[in-house]
Amino acid sequence: MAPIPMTFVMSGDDVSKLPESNAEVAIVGRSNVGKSSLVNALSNRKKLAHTSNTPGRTRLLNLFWVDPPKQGQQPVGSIMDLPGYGYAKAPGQMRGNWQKMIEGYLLEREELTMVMVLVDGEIGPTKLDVQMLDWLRASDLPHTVIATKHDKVKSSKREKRKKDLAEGCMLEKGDIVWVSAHKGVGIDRLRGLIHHWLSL
Ligand SMILES: Nc1nc2c(ncn2[C@@H]2O[C@H](COP(=O)(O)OP(=O)(O)OP(=O)(O)O)[C@@H](O)[C@H]2O)c(=O)[nH]1
Ligand SMILES: [Mg+2]
Repeated sequence: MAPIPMTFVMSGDDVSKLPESNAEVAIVGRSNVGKSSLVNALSNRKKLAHTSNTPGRTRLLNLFWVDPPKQGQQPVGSIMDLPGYGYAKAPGQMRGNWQKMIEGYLLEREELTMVMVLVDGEIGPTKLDVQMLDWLRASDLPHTVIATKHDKVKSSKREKRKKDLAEGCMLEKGDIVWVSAHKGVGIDRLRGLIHHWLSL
């Protein structure tokens, strides 16, 4: 499947400042899980979203248009790269602000059609991931778990890890989409799902 053509729109700290969209897919997950790397893999661009070894790189709501097939037409939808949660080194007040910003976005963004919850495939769901999933379920928000860094799990351990990760998320193995932004594993399949979620 072809890369998803995307253009950076803006960074903002408040959902009310975002432009309207037809439909939006958001990417949430712990700091350093690979959200921005996934945006780059989906669009096949190396530096569209800023990635870093330092957790907490993304500090604002970063909005990307999914470009229309022809220039001059309206964007077909949008993708939101959110700041990561659980960044231990962020000062307390900043952490609180991030949480407010992320929750406010998820609850108020009417265009939202799917929340992709990224879970680190190498380390499995953390307490905060499980909290996020519980919160999404309680808030009745549509969501899909994406396990990242498939390339970091040894092939001999993959089957067990897939089973354990799904269980940790209280899901079935087949519910989880495994990807590697670095090696391209699962990226095509995810592009197809995003097309579907944006009803392209
Ligand atoms: N091996 C491997 N490393 C990855 C993969 N995806 C991301 N990484 C690495 O994980 C680190 C964090 O990636 P980012 O994409 O910046 O993570 P993020 O979730 O956007 O992080 P924040 O913006 O801090 O919330 C970087 O060093 C990436 O190179 C992957 O598929 N495989
Ligand atoms: Mg990021």
